[in-house]
Amino acid sequence: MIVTQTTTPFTDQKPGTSGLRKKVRVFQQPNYAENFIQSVFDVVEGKEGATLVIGGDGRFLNREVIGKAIRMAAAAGFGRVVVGQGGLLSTPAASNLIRQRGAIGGLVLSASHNPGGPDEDFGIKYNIANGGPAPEGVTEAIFARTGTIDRWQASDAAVPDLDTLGESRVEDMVVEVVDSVADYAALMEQLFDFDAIRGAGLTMSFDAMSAVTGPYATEILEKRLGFASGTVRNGTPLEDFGGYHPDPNLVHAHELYDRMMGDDAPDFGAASDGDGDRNLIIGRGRFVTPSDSLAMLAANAHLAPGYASGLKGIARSMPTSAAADRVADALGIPAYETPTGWKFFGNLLDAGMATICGEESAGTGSDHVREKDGLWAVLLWLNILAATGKSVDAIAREHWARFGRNYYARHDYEGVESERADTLMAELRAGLYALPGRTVAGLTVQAADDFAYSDPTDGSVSRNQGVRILFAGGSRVVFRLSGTGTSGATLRVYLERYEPVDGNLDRDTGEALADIVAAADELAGIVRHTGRERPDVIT
Ligand code: G16
Repeated sequence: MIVTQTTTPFTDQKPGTSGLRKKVRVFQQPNYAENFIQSVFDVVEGKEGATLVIGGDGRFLNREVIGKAIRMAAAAGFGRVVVGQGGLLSTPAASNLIRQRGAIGGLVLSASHNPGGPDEDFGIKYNIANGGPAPEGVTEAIFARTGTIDRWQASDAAVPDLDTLGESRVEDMVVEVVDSVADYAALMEQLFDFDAIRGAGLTMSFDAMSAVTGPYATEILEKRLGFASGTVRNGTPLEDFGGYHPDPNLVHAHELYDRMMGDDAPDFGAASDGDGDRNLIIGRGRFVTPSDSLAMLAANAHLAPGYASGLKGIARSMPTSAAADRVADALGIPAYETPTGWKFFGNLLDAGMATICGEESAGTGSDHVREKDGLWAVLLWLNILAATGKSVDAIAREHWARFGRNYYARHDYEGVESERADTLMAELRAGLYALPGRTVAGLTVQAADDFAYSDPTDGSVSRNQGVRILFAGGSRVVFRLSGTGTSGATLRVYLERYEPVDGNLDRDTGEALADIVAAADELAGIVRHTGRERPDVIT
């Protein structure tokens, strides 16, 4: 039976950079998750009889909210729900399933790299029929609906067993529990030369960070590619990620980093995040920044069967370093600069304008799905190592010798009082017009603006996407507030210095960026506004 429940709006259900992310306690309020899910269903047109994919990263609340979503989907008139076994689907696997099944869309339950557990974070994101995150027009419609909602509907039937593969029904709707890994692994076998990787005799260490990638990495790396058992560490998904942040960066994956810098390091090291869409790449003795990884993957992608015919274009988010632009230039293909948020790549990929996309926030992917894809990046790197017989360090050095090097770092100031962070950004924006020509910490400002993006496929415009200050010589600093945090504001400061091929390509990154760090503080008054002497996280 379909039951109607009256409700009243919550005012804080505006999706951020990547869906609605809040503390678990917020999601546990009566009607909170239901209001948001109903708002999504209310704006989805053509759902009658359509297929919906549902899955999440296995964090605390995952099963509970999947149960709610299934019963509500039955009430909303969907014909079929496809759900990953145990409620698990990595974000790229969910994107793939939406596309393969011709689904109208999907609910991806994740707060990505944010910690999990009763006192930590949860999230719900809606993806559209192309498999990618809903674009701003859709998220705005969902948000508008959350402001007027007065009822939600659900079947009162029991939720089917999510651990057993097969079909069952809730009301008239079919619930199909599928193997979470199979279709995704098959797609990877099409894109990459598994025989060459298997035959290359490489050694590796993969940290799944007790998150959703564990089963995918174990199946693909250990079972199909023959890497030694134990290659995948922390491979069992846990509701609280073992109490750690499932964030593949040098702070939270420092064990992997230490191993890769040690004397007995394997050839290749990698990690992924809570929902499997981010990646960290470290070769023996060589950390590769996400921006460099994008550029190096793009430059060598033709070595993998799925990209042998070349790339159509390369897209990067604005704060990502310009290293990839130089590759696009050399390949004679277009380079696109979008706002932060994978959703902005969807149109470019759908239009066949870009093949590879990437972000400084450890996200890389291609037109094989419409999400960033952690294991995809790992497999493309492995394919390149196998095809060239070179080490990660050699590939990086040769890349810089050909294109020059974009020294790069991001400084995060977390949990800043929102008002203070807003004041910092407002002051910065107000002073932009006066900056060109000024010298700050020995650097001359060439241009300064607040990034606005005009989507070349549909003409939609997104403003206020981050303040960027360009210095003479190709260095720059970018300031923006994170759209994925759940407490206070996170100020992100992105620092970049371009060193041409005849410059010093072997400097320490911190030293290479020191004057830009000083300029950033002088320009934005970071210490003055935040009271912080140094960032909480440097990636
Ligand atoms: C999401 C988005 C990414 C974005 C990242 C950080 O990733 O999909 O496009 O770069 O957040 O965003 P922000 O700087 O606003 O915190 P994920 O992995 O969290 O879904």
